[in-house]
Amino acid sequence: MKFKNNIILALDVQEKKEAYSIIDQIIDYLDTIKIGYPLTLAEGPTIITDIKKEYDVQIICDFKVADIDATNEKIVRTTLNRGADSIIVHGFTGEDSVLACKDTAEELGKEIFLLTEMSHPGADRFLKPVSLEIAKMGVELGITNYVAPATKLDRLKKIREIVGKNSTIISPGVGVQGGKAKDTLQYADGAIIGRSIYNSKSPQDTLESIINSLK
Ligand code: BMQ
Repeated sequence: MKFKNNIILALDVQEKKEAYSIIDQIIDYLDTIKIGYPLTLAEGPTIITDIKKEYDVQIICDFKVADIDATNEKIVRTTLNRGADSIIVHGFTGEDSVLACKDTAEELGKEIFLLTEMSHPGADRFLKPVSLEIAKMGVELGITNYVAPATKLDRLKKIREIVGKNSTIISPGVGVQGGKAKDTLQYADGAIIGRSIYNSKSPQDTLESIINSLK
């Protein structure tokens, strides 16, 4: 998966009307939208199908799938059948859980992103000690898409070293959480940006200035 302007919009608004209004303002600049629980739980899972039908975009569903293999399989299948192109899954659950996601996505001709380390400070306690191992497990399992934090560039760099230059990394934490798009894109293929864009007075102007900052 490639991302126009190397930016992915995290669309964590909670109303369809607002979601569409934001997409309308940024659609000339971006081709990939991350939809998570905030919008899906507020509007129902048909929002995934609706956005996919209405706009020419790639949808990454951020459901951070983290269950046993049999349940993961159902979550991934249902999400991808709704129209998502890919789904984010946690890695800490281990090989069987992750493989269930990978196999299901492949069967449907779609993709998973494996979440390694997270961007918020609290992740340092439980996830940081195992996140490089999670990335290594991903490589062993043949996974080529990863999520790693824009707020911890040293960790992002290490994860890039583990997953190799041919893998795709998308990276949240740019903007409100403190990460910078240009720095992040030294190591990542896509910067995930939410609040800085959708809470801005002009999402289009803000996005334009982020894109200009990459030059
Ligand atoms: P924002 O730019 O901080 O508003 O949004 C970041 C987006 O990435 C949100 O949808 C978060 O749920 C998500 N996210 C994150 O911030 N850190 C992570 O480590 C994983 C993640 O998915």
